[in-house]
Amino acid sequence: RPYGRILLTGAAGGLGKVLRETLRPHARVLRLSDIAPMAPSEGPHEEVVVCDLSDKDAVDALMEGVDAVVHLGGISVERPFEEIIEANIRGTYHIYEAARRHGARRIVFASSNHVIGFHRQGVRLDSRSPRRPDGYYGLSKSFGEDLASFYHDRYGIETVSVRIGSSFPAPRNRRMMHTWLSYRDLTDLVRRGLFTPGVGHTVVYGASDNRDGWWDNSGAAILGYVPQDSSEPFRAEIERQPAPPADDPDQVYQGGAFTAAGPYENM
Ligand code: NAI
Ligand code: 15L
Repeated sequence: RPYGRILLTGAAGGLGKVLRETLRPHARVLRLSDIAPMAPSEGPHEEVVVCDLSDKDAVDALMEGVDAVVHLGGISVERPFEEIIEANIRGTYHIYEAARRHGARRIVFASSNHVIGFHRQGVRLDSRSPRRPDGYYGLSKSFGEDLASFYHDRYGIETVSVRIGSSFPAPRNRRMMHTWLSYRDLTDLVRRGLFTPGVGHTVVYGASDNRDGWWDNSGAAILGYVPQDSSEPFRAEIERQPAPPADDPDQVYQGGAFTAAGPYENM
């Protein structure tokens, strides 16, 4: 049964635009929000609200009448801490506080592989493996997962934290052959994250059925998630790219180039 109203944050972004279309059957009303401009509402099933996640009162108002949240909004790449703290750390806290105050019971949180990015490639991880954030961005996603855990234990709000690998129309390089998540599998995972009962706080990896994947996603069994796509059809095209040196961070660490960003002391 669809939700009455789902709030989708980050609706102007790459994944937000995809889920704006594919979540449509799952809520009578989709409230779409971003700090950036979005395409206007296409009818009574859509509400479009510009909102800065770092503004606590604005996020509180945004949550009025919301039953469930798909939280994609925030900075999606490595940036200086001062930027990350506003959008991702304060922003995600504001979402959880507003959910508590307004009675929203379920959140799907767009976490990231950069929570475990400093593990070396080829090391097999599951959702209980130690986190090794690869920057301030990864730290903010790690904080988001802990916030989800705390708000479940303290207030009973349930979250599925999806550690998304690389979700684009196609993998872009050799690393993404291991980390790719198709839009179809993303949509299926988010839908299961919204509707599966009794998830408490569950951490899963957001990856398609890629050959030589690094992540044991048995933690996703509770969701019944079985990826339908794989990066394999893109292999020939990707392997035509010149091979980077063996010590390139994109070849060494699961988080790839994010591990080599910064320092930002002169910002
Ligand atoms: P994106 O950068 O295209 O979208 C993020 C959206 O958040 C943007 O439209 C941006 O305007 C908005 N935003 C940034 N700061 C904001 C603020 N202060 N207040 C309100 N909105 C703000 O990123 P994408 O690829 O669509 O990713 C969506 C989510 O999934 C992000 O949280 C990202 O960290 C996460 N993710 C994405 C992956 C991918 O491969 N696409 C991989 C891992 C995680
Ligand atoms: C992420 O967390 C980013 O949001 C996305 O833009 C990609 O860089 C992805 O990780 C990745 O690791 O490929």
